[in-house]
Amino acid sequence: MNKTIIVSNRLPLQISIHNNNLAVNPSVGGLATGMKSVHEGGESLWIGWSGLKEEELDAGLKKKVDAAIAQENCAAVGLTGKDLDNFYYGFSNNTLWPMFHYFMEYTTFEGEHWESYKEVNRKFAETVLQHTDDGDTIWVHDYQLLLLPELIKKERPNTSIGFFLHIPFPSYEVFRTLPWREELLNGMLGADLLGFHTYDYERHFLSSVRRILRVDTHFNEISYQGRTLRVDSFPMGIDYNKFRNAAITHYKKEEAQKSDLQKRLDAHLQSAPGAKMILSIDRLDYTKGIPNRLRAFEYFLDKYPQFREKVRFILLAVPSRSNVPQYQRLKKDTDELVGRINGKFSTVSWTPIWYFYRSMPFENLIDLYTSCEVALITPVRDGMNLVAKEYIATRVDKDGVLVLSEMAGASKEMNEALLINPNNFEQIADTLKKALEMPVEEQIERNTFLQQRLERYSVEKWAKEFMKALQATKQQHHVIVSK
Ligand code: ADQ
Repeated sequence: MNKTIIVSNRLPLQISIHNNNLAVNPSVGGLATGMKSVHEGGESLWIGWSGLKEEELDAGLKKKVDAAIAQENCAAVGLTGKDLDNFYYGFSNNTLWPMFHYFMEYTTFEGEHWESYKEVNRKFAETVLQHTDDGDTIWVHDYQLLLLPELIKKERPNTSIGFFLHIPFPSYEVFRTLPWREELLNGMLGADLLGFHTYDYERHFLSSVRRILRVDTHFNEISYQGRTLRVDSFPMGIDYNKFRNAAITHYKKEEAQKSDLQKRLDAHLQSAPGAKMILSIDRLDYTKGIPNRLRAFEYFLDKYPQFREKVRFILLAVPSRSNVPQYQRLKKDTDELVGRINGKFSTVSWTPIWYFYRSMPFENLIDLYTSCEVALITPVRDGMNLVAKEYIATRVDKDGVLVLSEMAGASKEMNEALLINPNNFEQIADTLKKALEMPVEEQIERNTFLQQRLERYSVEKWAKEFMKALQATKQQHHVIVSK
């Protein structure tokens, strides 16, 4: 029987070891949810790194971990601390991540990182090949594994390989600066189907293929080494019902069942009737535009003083890659900006920004989404941005206003949101005012459309559509071969 193999940098599992006892829990992220239909239906295997470094595992423990992982239909690729430094923090997060998000000033070109990236992609290929037979379908995810499709295709030409990029693909003018641009494109072209969040990323990729590899493309097809590949956009959705149902449950809670956070949010609203809350949630990453957002909020309070003491900005920043210098600098800048703005505007009864630097349990995420009248999401670049979609999904009464950066992939499908340029403080300030004053009827009208679309294009649908398109390329390939 043919198998489906999913490959991503990290396995969708949380593994912890205490006194030689092992706990393995499935993680609940968007990708894991979306892939459920693919991973749980029929015979399938998920391949990735377990989150434990090779040097943390002696032979006995490694055996135990592998067995526990196998129980979850997963297989681990072993990575060392050095691999993580050079492949993960190095090439993936210091070269590809900043470059693909147009942060050229943060992009480094280190030969040692590139060698490690190749080496780790080969390690992934070895594990995939051990588990793959002719006729299998393989779905590779994201920028850490751009070389993997070609490495698999060379050894197993009779497999169907799909690749999905979760971050933007940059314009040719940016991508061409990379010393290893040909190798990366050739790596990706090992796939039979290449998926991106938006049509623009797809267009940029095709342009790089034409201009760097001098390979012809015809609409969204590429004829390459005797194969026909398809390139398409598949905007990723969310688990709509999960967020909506959590919000419905949230509203049914008795006082005693509410979280401490919710009690504080309620107390705040009671103490300041008519006051509104603005929310932003992101990983603390320079692509998310957090300093810009804070400066724009400061400008808003300067320009429209009538909103002082009437709005509160809740800034939830989740720690991320905190051993990388740029992220440490961003943390410092964010801390300072919050301190400065709070120092400038606070009164005895009002602090304009509530700043949380931590990860929060799902329940608190729902508390925040449902309690805040406005979501202010202003990345300077973002492949998609799922937070924008989650906020809308939890608005059970269809009220609430989403202010969204046009630099987020999500903006392409969320036209009814108030779209802004994250570098234009004047526009953000005016849009915030508009959001805070928007009549409820208009909010409902806008969110009705947004919710309908989110419900229809859920993350399950996204995964199914991708798999359907991948199967179609396989059949098309069969017809060509048998002709
Ligand atoms: P991310 O950059 O991580 O993803 P995003 O799409 O916003 O960004 O997803 C973040 C996820 O983390 C959301 O599902 C959110 O609910 C969750 N989350 C945020 N804050 C949290 C907190 N405090 N506690 C717990 N969970 C929290 C990358 C790309 C994006 C792309 C996704 C999917 O950078 O552009 O949308 O992959 O392809």
